[in-house]
Amino acid sequence: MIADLFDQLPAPLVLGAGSVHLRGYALAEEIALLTGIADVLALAPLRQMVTPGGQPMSVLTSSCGALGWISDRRGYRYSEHDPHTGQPWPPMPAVLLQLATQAAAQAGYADFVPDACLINQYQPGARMGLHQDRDEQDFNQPIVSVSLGLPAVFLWGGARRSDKPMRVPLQHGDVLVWGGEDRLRYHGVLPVKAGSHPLLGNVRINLTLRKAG
Ligand code: MD3
Ligand code: FE
Repeated sequence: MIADLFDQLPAPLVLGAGSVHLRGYALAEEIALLTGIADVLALAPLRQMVTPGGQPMSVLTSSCGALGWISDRRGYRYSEHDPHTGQPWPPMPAVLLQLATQAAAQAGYADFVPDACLINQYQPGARMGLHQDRDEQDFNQPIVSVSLGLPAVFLWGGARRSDKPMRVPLQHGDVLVWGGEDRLRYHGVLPVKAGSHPLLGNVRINLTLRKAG
């Protein structure tokens, strides 16, 4: 029973004033989530974007929801259309929307309704350098992230790039909620180590849900 599964989850770990680590929070819905993501990726395939500086990113990305995050020579931004297909992004799977709203509520952010879900796929060696998320309209809105597949070490920095980041190990099924005064912290992901996850094989997938517009 799903209620029993929730009873076994560890207590939320408070990372900072506005951030919570919900370990295993997505496990009860892992199959529904992965099915939903597979449906999205069939319509909006993973692709390698380039930074405005012209560097290919090591992570493969796609999106679902009303808005998708894109990067190209013209900059970083949200778009209503997938530049790869010219079509609107696929809808956000209901299970994902519900999970994000519930996780945000657990962390103290009532009524979070994301309009963008970025899907990042990390193959072994892929990483994300320290950066801030600044492309959204309202920094008072939290961000919810869901880790699936191979584990990774998340870098959780401070308000300045030079602040020494904390290392947070993330596992399959972990959900993190970031908001309030932590919303503009620098963050990144160390290169993902090769491995084999029973459901996802040799990759990590991160879902980042935002109210972008
Ligand atoms: C902490 N993705 O796509 S999600 C990104 O695992 C991104 O793929 C990472 O950073 C990943 O922009 C981390 C977690 C995350 C997202 C936003 C944050 C952590 C954050 C904003 C402020 C502080
Ligand atoms: Fe980010």
